[in-house]
Amino acid sequence: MIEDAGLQMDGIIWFRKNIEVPSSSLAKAATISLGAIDDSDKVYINGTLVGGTEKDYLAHRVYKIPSGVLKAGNNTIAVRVEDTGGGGGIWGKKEQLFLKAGQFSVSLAGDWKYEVESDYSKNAKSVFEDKSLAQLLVETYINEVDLGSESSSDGTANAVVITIKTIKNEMKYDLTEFVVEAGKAVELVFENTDFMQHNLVITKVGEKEKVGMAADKLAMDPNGEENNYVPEMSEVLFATAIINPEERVVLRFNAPKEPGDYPYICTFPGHWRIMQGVMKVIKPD
Ligand SMILES: [Cu+2]
Repeated sequence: MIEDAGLQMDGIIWFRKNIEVPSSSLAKAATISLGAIDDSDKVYINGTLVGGTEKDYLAHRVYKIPSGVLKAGNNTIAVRVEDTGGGGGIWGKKEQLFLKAGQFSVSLAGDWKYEVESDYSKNAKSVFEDKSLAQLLVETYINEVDLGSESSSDGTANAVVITIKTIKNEMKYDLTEFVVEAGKAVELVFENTDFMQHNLVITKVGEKEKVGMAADKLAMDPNGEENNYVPEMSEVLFATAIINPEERVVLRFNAPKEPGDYPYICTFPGHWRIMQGVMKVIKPD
């Protein structure tokens, strides 16, 4: 989901997605629905502008697609989102994200590629003396992350070290499964190599949805950000803070005593539906 891109800066971001349209639907009246977008958007299909809304973060976007724009087979949807303050992104509910042509309908929820518009980073460069956007983000934000002690203390000398990074532009972890023995000390190194903010939250077995839904609600909670979008509930076992691009955090814990599949998700509102993995806890030999 892309309900909120999580990019904590004001600027322009492009979202892209490819969809397949059957040739039988090409002659039919077609619309694209994207729900609410914060703040302004321009929607292109195969390079043709089909609609846009200026500075209205509540309006539900529904645009007619002129005939001749859709083609049989692969079609590219590109959404240019400009955010001029506060949070930004595509906020629609899953059901509000779709493209329809006659009887044919395809959901637009799920994976989108995204990138910051290059012009924006050029501006940023000129203002901030040739620093890369990544550097800029790092320097602009106060590093509140406790990296912890890098040296192993007694308790963690035998810890299993697991490193998980984020995949750039994909809202995903690079590792979606790892195995640890029950009760074993774990040192989970989480590195944010994407340019959006993310965290990593391990939940009890089977509680991914419950925690994810609670996290989504925190988007509207004035204390949500302060609490790193981690819901206060017993279903949450271990959690890192929300970390900025280029930051890294170490989460130390003992694996649960009970073997099972423990989900981990990013609880930045909207991310958990695609940003997830599983920690498999197995019995020691
Ligand atoms: Cu995330």
